[in-house]
Parts: sequence; structure tokens; C-alpha cells
Amino acid sequence: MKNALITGITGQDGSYLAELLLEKGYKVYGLMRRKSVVDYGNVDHIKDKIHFIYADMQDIVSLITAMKISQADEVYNLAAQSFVATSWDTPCTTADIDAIGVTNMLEAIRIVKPEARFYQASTSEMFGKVQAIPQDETTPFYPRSPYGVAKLYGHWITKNYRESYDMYACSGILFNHESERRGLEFVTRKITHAVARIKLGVQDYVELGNLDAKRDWGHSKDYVRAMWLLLQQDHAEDYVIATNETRTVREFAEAAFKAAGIEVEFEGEGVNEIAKDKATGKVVLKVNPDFFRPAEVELLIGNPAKAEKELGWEREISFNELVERMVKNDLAIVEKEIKSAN
Ligand code: NAP
Ligand code: G4F
Repeated sequence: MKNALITGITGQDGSYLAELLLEKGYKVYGLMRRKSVVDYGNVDHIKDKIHFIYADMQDIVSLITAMKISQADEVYNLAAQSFVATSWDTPCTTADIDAIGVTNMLEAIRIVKPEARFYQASTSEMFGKVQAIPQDETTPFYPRSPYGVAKLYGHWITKNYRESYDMYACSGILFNHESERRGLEFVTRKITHAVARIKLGVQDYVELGNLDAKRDWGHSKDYVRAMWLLLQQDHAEDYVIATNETRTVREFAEAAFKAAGIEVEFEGEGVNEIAKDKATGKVVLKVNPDFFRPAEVELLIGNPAKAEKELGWEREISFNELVERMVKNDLAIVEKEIKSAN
């Protein structure tokens, strides 16, 4: 039996990865942050199978202790302040967690068990103002947010520890991946949750920012399989994980409304753009400039050819299935809320 340590286990990816590793027979350790009300987040349903360790990415002592307790063979570093918009509000904390936190974890491994294998959750946000289309492992980076900049440090320090200490340390450069467990503030889940509320009559419209931004969206369940594959190779290398399809936020919204049985049409431009329900003429989407970012990543589309060829990875959940699963899940959640309120 192998031991795995997952930082960020309570988040979206951490929960799917924990399920995958438990299925594979790993003993799974997960880092938890202390909160005033105990909250297991997305792993509540499997909490009895996980060995929790209280720790924080900003506290290297707690990470050294976590390595001593877990004696992890594989460490998956998923913990992060992961919401790009907030990184302009808390740039220093974002850097402490997403940049220095990676060094803290790498040092803890180097001190306690240098032969442990290390996965770093790198991101397509590092490509930012893209220098090539599509983006692959050779594309130069140009981050556009404090989050992207901090993650770029995490990416390079991982490569540096691989080269300096011959550690098995690698990064998956993952493009956007969503799911039924996505945080409510990210645009996909914000849309599917609002669509469910609009469909069930408890909300009139959703307000969004830049509808022209393009993202390469996959499902988290497919992407955590890639994380595991990255740590099972003969030697450590970095890989892009993506679908090679890109869509605008507008297209995601259109697909989500359609999945709930609402056909929408868009009219107007820029901040005056709206979407109406074709059947009723009611406005169901408005643009609100408050949701625009100080600097935007306009277009992301990844080329996962290296991962497909060398890891045998491929995504199984299509864009339409992703949207349908998220809308169906939010319809069930909102329906339940309505019933319990009555
Ligand atoms: P998420 O749902 O926001 O989860 C983030 C996790 O990090 C949570 O478990 C959170 O714990 C934990 N965390 C935050 N600050 C911490 C700290 N100081 N110490 C310890 N734990 C801390 O994120 P996700 O979508 O699963 O993403 C997982 C990782 O992949 C992140 O590093 C993200 O930046 C990266 N990534 C995500 C995507 C994507 O599209 N989802 C794409 C590329 C890369 P609490 O529950 O205590 O808040
Ligand atoms: O859903 P988002 O907040 O995700 P973003 O910024 O692409 O970041 C996510 O993916 C990264 C991988 O590329 C991860 F590293 C990161 O941790 C995170 O998981 O925004 C997507 C796009 C942006 O262009 C944003 O400006 O949607 C646009 N958008 C338009 N209206 C909105 C909104 N985003 C949010 N969150 N809320 C809106 O109302």
C-alpha cells in the first residue's frame, strides 16, 4: 500500500483525487486548515477514509510534521488561493500560499523524505497574454494576475528542485476544469447555479463580466487522473492537460440555459449586452462591469498531445456533458433548498 499526501484535499480537485487514490488502494492523508466550524468541504462524504492532518501552506513546520506523520510516497500539492479575481485583493497572501507555499512543501519533502514524488498544480493562467495558439509545454509564459505570477514561481521552483536535488518533482499545467463541486464564484458554476435558480423561479437574471473571454474547459474527474499518471512515470516531466477546444463565457452561458430547457438570444454590445429567454422575452443575463478584471486572460486553448502520447491520458467527459452534469446537479440542489424552505 502506498501513502499519498494531498494538500487542498477539501477543494474540487482534492476531492476527486482522494476518491481516485482510495479506489487504487492508497492510504490517503489530507491537509486541513483549522476553522471555527469544522468543515470537510468536498470530502465530507469520504471523511472517515481520510487521515487528516492540520497544517497550512504558510507554515513550514506544519508541512514537515505532515511529511513525518504521513511518510508519503506521493505528494499532490493542490492547495492554493485559486480564485484569480481575489488575487488582486490579496496579492501578498496569494503569493505566500501559491508561491512560497510550494517551496515550503518541497523543503519539507527534501528534509523528511526526498525520494517522495511531488506533483505541483500549475495552471494555464501562466500563459496569460498568450504567446502562441494553442499553448503547449514550449509556449513562453506571460501571467496576467497576481495569481498567475505566484503560480509561475511555484512552477519554476518545482523544476528547480528537480534539477538541483534530482527529486521526482513535476508540474501539470492544467487548463480550466470544472465540475459539480466547483466553487460558486467561478464563472461556470456561477452560471449553472444561477440558471437553476432562474429555471425554478427564485432568481430573475445573472450578472456577469467579460463574456468574450475564451477558456478551454474540461471536467475535474478527467484531470485528476492525469495528476496520478504524472507521478507514475520513469522520470519527472511537466505536461499540459487540456481539451484543445475553446469557448467564450457567452457560449458556456448559452449551453447552460439550453441544458435547463431555456433558449436564449443575446442582444446589445459591451456593458449593454443582455440575453433574453426566447420563449418569454424576459432578461435572464446582464453584463456588470464590476466583474471585469484589471487585466484579462482573453484566450486559452491547450494542446495536450504530449500527455496523450506519453501518458496515454485522454479526457472522457465532453463539454456538453460537463455543462449538463453541472446544471442537473444545481437544479437538484436548488429544488432541495426550495422544499426545505417551504
Ligand atoms: P479549490 O477548489 O479552490 O481548492 C483549493 C484548496 O486549497 C482548498 O482545499 C483550500 O482549503 C486549500 N487551501 C487554500 N489555502 C490554503 C493554505 N494556506 N493552506 C492549506 N490549504 C489551503 O481549487 P481547485 O479548483 O480544486 O484547484 C486545485 C489546484 O489546482 C489549485 O492549486 C489551483 O490553483 C490549481 N488549478 C486549478 C485549475 C482549475 O481550473 N480548477 C486549473 C489549473 C490549476 P480550504 O477548504 O481550507 O479553503
Ligand atoms: O471561472 P473563472 O473565475 O476562472 P479563471 O480566471 O479562468 O481561473 C480558473 O482557471 C485557471 C486555469 O486557467 C485556474 F488556474 C484558476 O485557479 C481558476 O480555477 O473566470 C473565467 C473567465 C475569466 O476570463 C473571467 O473574466 O470568465 C470571465 N468572467 C466573466 N464574468 C467571469 C465572470 N468570471 C467570474 N469568476 N465571474 C464572473 O461573473
